[in-house]
Amino acid sequence: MKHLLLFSLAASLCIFTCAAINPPKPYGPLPTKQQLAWQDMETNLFVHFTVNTFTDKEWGYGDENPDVFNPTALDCRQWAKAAKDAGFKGIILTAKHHDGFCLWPSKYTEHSVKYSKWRNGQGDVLRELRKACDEYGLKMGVYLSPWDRNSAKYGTPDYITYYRNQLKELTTEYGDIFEVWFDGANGGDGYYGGAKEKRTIDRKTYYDWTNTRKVVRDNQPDAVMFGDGGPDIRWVGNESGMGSTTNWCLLNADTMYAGGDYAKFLGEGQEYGKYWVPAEVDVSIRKGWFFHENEEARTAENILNLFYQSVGRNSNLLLNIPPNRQGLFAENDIKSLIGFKKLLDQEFKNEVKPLKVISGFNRGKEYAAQNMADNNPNTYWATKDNVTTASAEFDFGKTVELNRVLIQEYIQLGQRVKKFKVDAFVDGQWKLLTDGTTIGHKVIKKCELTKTTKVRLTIEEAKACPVISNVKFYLAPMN
Ligand code: FUL
Repeated sequence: MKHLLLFSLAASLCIFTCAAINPPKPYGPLPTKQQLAWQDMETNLFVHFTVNTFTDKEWGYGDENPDVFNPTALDCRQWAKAAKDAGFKGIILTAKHHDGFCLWPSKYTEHSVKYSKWRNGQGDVLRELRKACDEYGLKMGVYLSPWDRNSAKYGTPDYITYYRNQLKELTTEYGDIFEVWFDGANGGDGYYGGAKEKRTIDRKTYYDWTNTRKVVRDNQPDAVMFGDGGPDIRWVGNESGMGSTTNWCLLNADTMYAGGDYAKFLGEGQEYGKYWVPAEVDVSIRKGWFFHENEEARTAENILNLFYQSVGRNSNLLLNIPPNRQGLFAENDIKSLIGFKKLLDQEFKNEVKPLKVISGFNRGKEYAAQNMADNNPNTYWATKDNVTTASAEFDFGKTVELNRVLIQEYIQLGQRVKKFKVDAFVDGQWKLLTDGTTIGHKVIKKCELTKTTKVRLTIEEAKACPVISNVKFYLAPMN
């Protein structure tokens, strides 16, 4: 009896309160937990390393003698340390580039480290990177070029078996893989086991991607796959480090194929795309993807700019650092990386915190505007279901100076915001600080150095009630 009473009391309490605290329903396509984890990583390193490093090329023809690959002092720990010190979360290595040379001793080819003089054929770059990533607490990813200019089988159905076998090796023998990178460059002239000819494939059908991707899904369910049009992560459509200011994480990925001409969609995503496919900005610290002695590394300031153009625009940054012929990151590259980290820390060192955040548009007290300033990524400000235009005021309680605004949507419930603006209260009136279109995982806006007592965020247009998890203001150094 006592239990029954307690139960009905609890049930009626729930009916009473649940009505008030219903969270907004998810809207549109949603990220998987793997995609969410990936979006949280924000910055990763790319490592392009193979025979090209030694032949001074960008694309090897596929006829390189395996002995060409001979790093004199390979040290993946040096790469991992640099990545860690610079705040990057993972490293993706070109296990096989278009030339077909494998950096691991694949059972399925003689075109690999196993057949080179390097460490008497006993070396395995993947294995070393695995160890180094584990030591430094980094995640590891692999790039396996679908195009293979060495393989005699390329262009025939046999090659697909070969490719899947290699994918299986990489996804079963090297521990947890967080990202598998499928490059879009496909088919053309090459060595092809001595045929030395041009081979073209049907980009839409040749790789039978549904079944090829299955190898990764089966063996590494937590990995995300990158490809021009997804399936999990999309290319941003350029290699110059430029994320798009309007950037939906949505894409009609099923209608796209690697190497197709979709630059605009890849950059901006598609507002009504059917799938969640966030963008990755891949860019090299040097002109080429592979190491060439005469190319200069970007400066720390330049990399900071890449950060704003990628992470600041709802994308991840994948920054390539090519090891040299010793098998090491060059000193200048490391200097720029570490310099970048210092600048980044400076940028976000001086947070200007509001005393209180208020809004007349709260969905209920669980979804109050104050949630945007509580440093908890799991709480958010939300409005009632039919309210898609709303504002909130961040009151600093005194005059502050700021020049950066960071905003995050709670993307677990979908990407919603189409247009927003941020005003500052200056000399008795609201003055526009910055504005934009989409938000997504994160946008960071630079704005004029402004003295103000309060700032107002206005969601001007949204596809459904806005759900904002985080808003921060900073005073970054003025250079
Ligand atoms: C391109 C490739 O052709 C380049 O060599 C490089 O690997 C880059 C990341 O992707 O499509």
